[in-house]
Formats: sequence, C-alpha cells, structure tokens
Amino acid sequence: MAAGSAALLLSLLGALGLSDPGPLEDVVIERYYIPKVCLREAQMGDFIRYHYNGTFKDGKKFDSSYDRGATVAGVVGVGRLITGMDRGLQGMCVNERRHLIVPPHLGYGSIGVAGLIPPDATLYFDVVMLDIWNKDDKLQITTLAKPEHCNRTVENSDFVRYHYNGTLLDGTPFDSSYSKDSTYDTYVGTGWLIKGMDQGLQGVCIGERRRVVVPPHLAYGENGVGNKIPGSAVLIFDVHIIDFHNPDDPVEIETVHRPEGCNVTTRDRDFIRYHYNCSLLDGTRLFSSHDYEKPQEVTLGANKVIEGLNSGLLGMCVGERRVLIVPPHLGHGESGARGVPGSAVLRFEVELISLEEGVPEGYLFIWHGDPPENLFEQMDLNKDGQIPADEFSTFIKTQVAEGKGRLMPSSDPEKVIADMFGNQDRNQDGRITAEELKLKSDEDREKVHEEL
Ligand SMILES: [Ca+2]
Ligand SMILES: [Ca+2]
Repeated sequence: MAAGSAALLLSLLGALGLSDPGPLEDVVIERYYIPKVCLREAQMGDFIRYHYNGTFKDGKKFDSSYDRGATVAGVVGVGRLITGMDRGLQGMCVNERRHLIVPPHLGYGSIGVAGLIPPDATLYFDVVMLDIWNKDDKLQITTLAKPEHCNRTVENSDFVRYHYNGTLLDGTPFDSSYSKDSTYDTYVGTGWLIKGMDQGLQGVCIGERRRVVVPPHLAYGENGVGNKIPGSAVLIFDVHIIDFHNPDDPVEIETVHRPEGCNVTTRDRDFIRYHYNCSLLDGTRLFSSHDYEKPQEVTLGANKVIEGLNSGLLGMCVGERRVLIVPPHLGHGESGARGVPGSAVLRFEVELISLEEGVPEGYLFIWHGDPPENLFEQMDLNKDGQIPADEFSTFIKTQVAEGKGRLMPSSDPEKVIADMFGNQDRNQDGRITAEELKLKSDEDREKVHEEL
C-alpha cells in the first residue's frame, strides 16, 4: 500500500513539472488564436502559405519569413519540412496562430545547420496560417443574393460588367473595382479572364451577387502577380453583376400596354412625340423626358436617336407603352456617352404620345395624288408671273389643309416651307419664276410626281 502511494505521488509530481521532464518527445502546440470561422483545416498533402518567426529558447531569432518580406508556401505533411513543422502545422485554420516548440530530434537533430542552428537545439516557432488549398480543389461558387427574376444567365462569349472585391483567404484585399469607381468589363469564357473567373461567372444573373473562390491553379499559379497576389494564393472574388449582353443581341421589346383598336403604327420617317425614362439595368436613373416641359420629338430613321431606341419605337401605336432593353452596340457603344458608362446596357420605358406620318427621306413635301398640271399658274395666286415667299406659303398650306399633300412633319412647319421655297428660288432673289420651278423639276425628275 505504502509503496504504491509513493509511486503515485512521484508520477504526479512529474506531471506537475516539479521534476525535470527531460527532452520533449513530440512537438508542443499552443493554439493561441483560433478564428471563429474555420472552413478548412490544413491536412497532409495540402498546399499552405504562412508567415513564421523562428527563435531559440533564449528568444534569439534564427529565421523569419517577415524579414524576407515574403510568405512561405509549400506542401505540408509530406516530409518537405522538418518533422516538427509538418506535425505542428497540421489542422491549422486560415488566420490561426500557433506557438510551436520543436525538440531537436524533430528539428535539425544533433547536427544542426552550420552557422545557423547549433546541434541539439530546441526551436520555437510562431506561425500564422494564410492560405490552404489542394491541387484537387475545384472552383467554389456560393450565391450570396439572387434577384427574383432572371430571364437569362451568362454564357460563353457574353460581355459582362460587374463590380468585385478581391481578397486573399486571410481577408487581405488585393483588388476592388469599387475603389476604381468603375465596373470591370469583359468577355466571359474566351480567355480574357483567369480560368477560375471564366468558369465562375457562368450562369450568373443580372443583379446577382456571388462569391467565387479560386484555387491558384485556376488563378495566378505558383508565381502570383504584382505585389498584391503572392504565389500559390487562393483568391476570393465577391462579384455583383451589373449587366451583360451578347454582341449578337437585338433590342429587346416588351409591350407593357397596347391600346385597343390600334390601326396606325409608327414607321420609318414618321415624326413622333414620346416620353421616356432611361436607366441602367441596376436601376440607376440616367435621363427622363419628364424632366422637360414637353415630350421628346424625333423623326424616326433620321439618325437622331441611338439605333436601339429608334428600332424600339417602330410599330408603336399612340398610347402604347413599352420597355426596351438596348445592348451597347445599338446604344452608346464601348466608349459610352455623357452620363452613360461604356458598354452599358440601357433600359428605356417609352410611351408614344403622338404620331405624324412622315415623308420619304430627302423630301420636304409630297403630293397624295398627282400634282396639279399647271402648277406654276396655280401657285401664282395674284397672277403676276412670280411667286414670293408668302404666296408660296399660302399655296402649300392650302394644299395641306385640303389633304392634297403633306409636309415633312416637324415641330416647325414654317421652317420646312421656307426650306422648300429656298430650294425653288434658285437665284435667291426672293421669288420663284416659272423657269426656276421648271429647272428644279427637271433636276429632280425622278421626284417630279411627288415633290414640287
Ligand atoms: Ca404672284
Ligand atoms: Ca428667283
């Protein structure tokens, strides 16, 4: 009994450190900081990236990655590190910090390292883990927010505009579009991006937010790039898709409201008045006709508005409302315009207010039937052999009023008539003679039946 008690007491004393424990048998690990979130622990065969300080028992430093200004990257647990490190780094999370005490037989043994580590040295390491990945890792995609409506998702060769924050696994930012105050604009799936992002943007919706975690073999590999992305770094991209389109896209037309009994619709050369709101696909408001007193006016097909808007305004009835999605190649192109970012997809809400039937391109007036036989005599209202501007104007207005012809529609018909007069008054003396009218008619022979 007594002898047994003594033996127990002795072993207890040993465990409490009251006697010299002798050399360590294994590496001592103190996990002095463990992050709350630990998605993954370093395992044998993983590639890891870390910083460390190495000191002796007296605190004297023998090595430090900080002094070299570069993290250390390598494979853990396969004998490329000293055994003490291979064991001491196992199970670490990213951002975890450990103190390691490595006994000589798990370090550099009884030989040491000439000029650096003496024989039988116990080594003390302070380590922070920054990166963990494995060559078998795939891309990880997590949807952070998805819009309710998603008619279409990104495919190869689409052109995408997105914002992103790029961070390393330990949270260090390496790049951000937000800091540049401009979206990142690029084709997807055609090699312009790192492989991980070419894959990671597939299937994304407009307005979606996703996180893409890219292992280095799908990013910048062992060498890294610049001074922000170290070799063998895993990259996290938090992306927000602003818009995308394909260079083959036509303008998208959605009819929101079409009045009943719609017989007359807009055609090329028609003069129309319309209201519009123009925004980006993320809802950013750009322009609105409601900011002005009057609706917008335009002659369709006269190259006064962007192509996508022009074609989206064709075939509309008065009172009809549409939503138009205009890709940049039918809008303001790669360079954008004042207030419109380059390569932006535009959303228009349009409402047709009025429509005046147009005249063919190059014409100011057309006859609805055959023009009068004796045109000059008809125009010369007071029969004095010449036609000054007011006589001409009166004649034209009468023809229009009687439905015999129509002017090119415009917000300023007087100017159209003045232009017509100017065309006929060849010598610019303020009156048209019979000879001038004939000359003009001969020149425009192909138009003679339609225009004066
Ligand atoms: Ca006259
Ligand atoms: Ca004249």
